[in-house]
Amino acid sequence: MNIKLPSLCLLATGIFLVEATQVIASTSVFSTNFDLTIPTEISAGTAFLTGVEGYAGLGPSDNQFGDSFLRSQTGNTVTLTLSDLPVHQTLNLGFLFAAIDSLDGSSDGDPFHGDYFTIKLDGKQIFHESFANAAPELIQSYVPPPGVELAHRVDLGFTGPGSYYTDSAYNMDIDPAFQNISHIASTATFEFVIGSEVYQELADESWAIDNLHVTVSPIPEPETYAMLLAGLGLIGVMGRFRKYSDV
Ligand SMILES: [Ca+2]
Ligand SMILES: [Ca+2]
Ligand SMILES: [Ca+2]
Repeated sequence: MNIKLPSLCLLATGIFLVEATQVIASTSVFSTNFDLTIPTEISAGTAFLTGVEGYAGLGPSDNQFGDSFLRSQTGNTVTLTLSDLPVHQTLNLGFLFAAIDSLDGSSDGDPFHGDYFTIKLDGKQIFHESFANAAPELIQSYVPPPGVELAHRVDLGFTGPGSYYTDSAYNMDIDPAFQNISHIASTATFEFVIGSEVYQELADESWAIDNLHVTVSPIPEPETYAMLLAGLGLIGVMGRFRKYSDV
């Protein structure tokens, strides 16, 4: 058998690159589209599955509101608990968010206002922003990064299209607030709630999430980067070797 040195180098390079890529790749640890059931990992409180109404089809082609989502009244906490996570150093959370009907935005002294969407990871707050669909003078603290906003203050159904009952939609998958969150524990608990001083009934204001998913990723060790660079360097050397050997 006549195996040339360049072939062996190429094989070694391939192994290096495959191993390095596997170390960097993220792993899906939870995903649901809420179309059939509420997964056992979720404690929903009074939240329930219901049709997405006018939200259907909003979002990029691979991540759209569809069929049903998990809808909650304000004041109710939805909890996602994950366990037996693989070894990781960062975590990514993704979901579509529906701000439904007359959410009242930031606190301004009116007890019905102060509708802040708060998300905690293992008890620590990772997101806290108000959302406003009702009167235009109300203040929404959340400023969506480019591409996140799918609809703003339009009629997407539920209580009604009246001036106080407009709706908004956001693709939180691409908000950097939810990407590369430092996390190493083998369990993770997410809490989602919209709170205010006085909670209003479901027919007045509510929220929903669809396509909820979590991935975890290791941070590449320095030796992984070295492995990648070594592999890429070998490819360069191989290219030159072939060039000269072809002459
Ligand atoms: Ca769905
Ligand atoms: Ca509405
Ligand atoms: Ca309110």
